[in-house]
Amino acid sequence: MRRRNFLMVAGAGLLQGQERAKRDMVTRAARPEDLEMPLSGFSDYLTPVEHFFVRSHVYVPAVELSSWRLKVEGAVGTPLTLDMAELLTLPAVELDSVAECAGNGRAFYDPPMPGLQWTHGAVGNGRWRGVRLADVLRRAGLQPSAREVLFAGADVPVGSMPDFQRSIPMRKALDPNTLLAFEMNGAPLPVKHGFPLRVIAPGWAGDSWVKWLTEIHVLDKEHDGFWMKSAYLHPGNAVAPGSAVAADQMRPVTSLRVKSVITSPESGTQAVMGKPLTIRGAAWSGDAGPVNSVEVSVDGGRAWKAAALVGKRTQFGWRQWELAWTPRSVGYVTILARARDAAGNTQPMEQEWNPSGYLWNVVHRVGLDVVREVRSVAPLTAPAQTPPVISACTGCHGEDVIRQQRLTRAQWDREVTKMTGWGARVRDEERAGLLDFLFTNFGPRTR
Ligand code: HEC
Ligand SMILES: Nc1nc2c(c(=O)[nH]1)N[C@H]1C(S)=C(S)[C@@H](COP(=O)(O)O)O[C@H]1N2
Ligand SMILES: [Mo]
Repeated sequence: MRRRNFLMVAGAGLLQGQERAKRDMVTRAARPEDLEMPLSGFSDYLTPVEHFFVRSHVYVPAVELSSWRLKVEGAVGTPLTLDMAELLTLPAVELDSVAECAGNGRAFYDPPMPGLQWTHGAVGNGRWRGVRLADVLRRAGLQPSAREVLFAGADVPVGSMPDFQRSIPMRKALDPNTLLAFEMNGAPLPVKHGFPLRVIAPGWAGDSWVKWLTEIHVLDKEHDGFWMKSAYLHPGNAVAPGSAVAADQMRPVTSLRVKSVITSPESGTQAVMGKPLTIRGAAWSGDAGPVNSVEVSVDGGRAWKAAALVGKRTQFGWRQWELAWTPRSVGYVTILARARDAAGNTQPMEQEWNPSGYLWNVVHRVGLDVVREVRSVAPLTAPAQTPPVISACTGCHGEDVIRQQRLTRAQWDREVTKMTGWGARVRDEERAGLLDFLFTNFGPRTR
């Protein structure tokens, strides 16, 4: 989009009305809104706005482009106040980059910790267009004491919660890939994603990607507000699961880690012996990227085969991958995928526990039942996010006894035999459907 067009589309307020509605998202929090992308979202190379995850600590501010200004202050030669037209006179740069919340995958840590229980989908791959932060800083002129760059957005904290403000070191601020973006996927930045301007810190976790940007302060040291010194901290190495680590023993989260997600087949589904299928997924890394290879195992990690990387290699975008596979025998199969990045980093097999559950990148595993022929899996109820368990199972105890189990199909088969032995009435023609339901909804824990 050219400069004039941007100002017209964004400024006329047409934008809000035309914004794409979110679709099929998992609501982790309704107010303020935190939305997770479903697994199917990984099948797009560029994540459409309607599938792009949303993470907002507070309510989305309404920003008028006509009164919006970007202030640049602190350790600079000339403090600046720029409107959008002035900002757009700087050279525009476009790049693809994954944005991932540091807490993506928190739900998998054991023991669990408080926080949004994201699984795989607090991540998306966007095409960002903006100006270089370095160009803006150069225009203001950095003083010799300049070390860190602090960002503040137009969002207003709720109650006495500290304002969301984050700083990044000068090395990252001057990186030519660090942008102040006004477009996402070829259109003005959507309101939920930071309209009219946000930070793009490719390779770094989402907490540095400040939205609704209004102020830049150049500092002589790391910002000492709550969001730098008490939140988004990582001990740098794994600690004993469940242990407490003092804040001064931790450092701010920066780079993402190499990671891969299996998007198809999905855990808890069936595959037919002898019938070819394609295992697919997406992989990305952080500063040490891009991804160089993805290996897949269909036997729980004994043997590994290279998957084909699909599409273009970009520095910060994710890479989709696929591997054809024909299951040769009946049984329960664990599929694993592990990525390796350009610096040779690969993923751990076991969790590396840290107190806030950040940067989960354990090798993803998917459990699959290989059968001789697929029985039609008749849903017992209309598809809902957590369908109720059949009434034959809730006479003696509550559903929670069932819901907390994570069992294989064989274990569920034994369990139902045990229960019918105790008096549960399950008709013969109901049994296969019930087992499908139990396995699909309360199957083995997979990551
Ligand atoms: C006639 C009563 C009854 C019915 C009906 C019943 N259960 Fe149970 N269930 C029990 C009892 C008793 C226990 C054991 C409680 C305990 O150990 O504290 C139990 C325990 C369980 C457990 C916990 C693991 C275990 O074995 O101790 C699971 C899982 C379970 N039931 C599943 C089911 C399912 C699935 C159904 C429907 C097919 C079902 N139950 C129907 C009586 C019943
Ligand atoms: N101003 C502001 N910027 C913010 C946040 C926020 O709450 N306020 N959340 C951050 C976090 S933690 C993440 S993961 C990303 C999420 O970006 P998205 O909602 O566009 O996916 O925005 C970041 N920028
Ligand atoms: Mo985040």
